[in-house]
Amino acid sequence: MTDISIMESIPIQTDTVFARDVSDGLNREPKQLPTKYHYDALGSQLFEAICKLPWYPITRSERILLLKERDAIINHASSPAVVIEMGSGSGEKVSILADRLNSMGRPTTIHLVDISKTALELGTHKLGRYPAIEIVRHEMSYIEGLRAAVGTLRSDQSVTVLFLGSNIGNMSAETSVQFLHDVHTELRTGDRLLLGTDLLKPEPDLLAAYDDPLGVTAAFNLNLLARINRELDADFDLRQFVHRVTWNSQNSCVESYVVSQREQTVCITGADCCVRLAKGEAIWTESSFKYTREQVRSLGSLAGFRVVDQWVESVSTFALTLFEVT
Ligand code: AVJ
Repeated sequence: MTDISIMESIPIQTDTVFARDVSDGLNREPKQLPTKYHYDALGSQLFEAICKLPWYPITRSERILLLKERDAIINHASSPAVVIEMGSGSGEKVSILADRLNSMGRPTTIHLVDISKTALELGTHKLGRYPAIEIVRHEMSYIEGLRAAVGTLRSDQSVTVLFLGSNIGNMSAETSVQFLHDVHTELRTGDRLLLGTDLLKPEPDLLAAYDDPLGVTAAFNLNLLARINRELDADFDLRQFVHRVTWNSQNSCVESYVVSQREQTVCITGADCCVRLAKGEAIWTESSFKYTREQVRSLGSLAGFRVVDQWVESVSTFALTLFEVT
């Protein structure tokens, strides 16, 4: 009686979008590459490794909070319970809630939204051990996937949306309020959003989290260039680039770059372009924003949500904030 039903919705996402994004980013000054392209098959696995590093506490802190507060998080859910996770990654986080819903015998549908096929496979595998839970996968961007998931609901079903792992941390303040507003627009009164956010902490801790001594984060970041080589027939010489991070105290974010170690020209055949890099020139790849608890609550409020509750892991400082549509 193991009926794991897996449905899928797959959008039209082609290599040409990737090629255009890469060429647009590299032809800007300062040069940049979109953060989301870190997560190909290898990048997703490298990110899973990062989550296990002692210098990267986000995943463990969030897990502690989810285990402690899961009843408060799911008690409100309708029957059948519907959970939508945007950026589900390995499925590790949602499975903490799934485990509880399953042991309570609550019929549950879980929608996994991720742009990474590998992530959806990992997530489906992780949730596969709960026979009563229906899994629906959406290989899509966050809002696109959310819309597809919400479109399957009956009018009397409320939903709990998860946006965890400090994934929102890759967005600037303005972008994140706009994003949360877009989430709010897709939802109905009584629907909830659980937001996981990393909090401000001492600068040395932040730098170690994004530039670990084992070099796993460096590999994760440089893999973006390796991916462009693989998929867009480019000739980045990975040995001529290094991973670099800086703390931007003004914007309260860790910024990650790949830095050219010498003057060089790189050609991206699949994107029809060549770019010249100066010695020491940095290509921006990611910003990871850090918040105070109050900032997190106000992001949600500005987007139209009411704050239901907020839980904090105060050793490595991480927050889970539960919002509701009123
Ligand atoms: C998945 C966006 C939360 O910014 O902490 C980890 C990604 N980058 N190490 C983060 C990441 C480098 C991560 N998020």
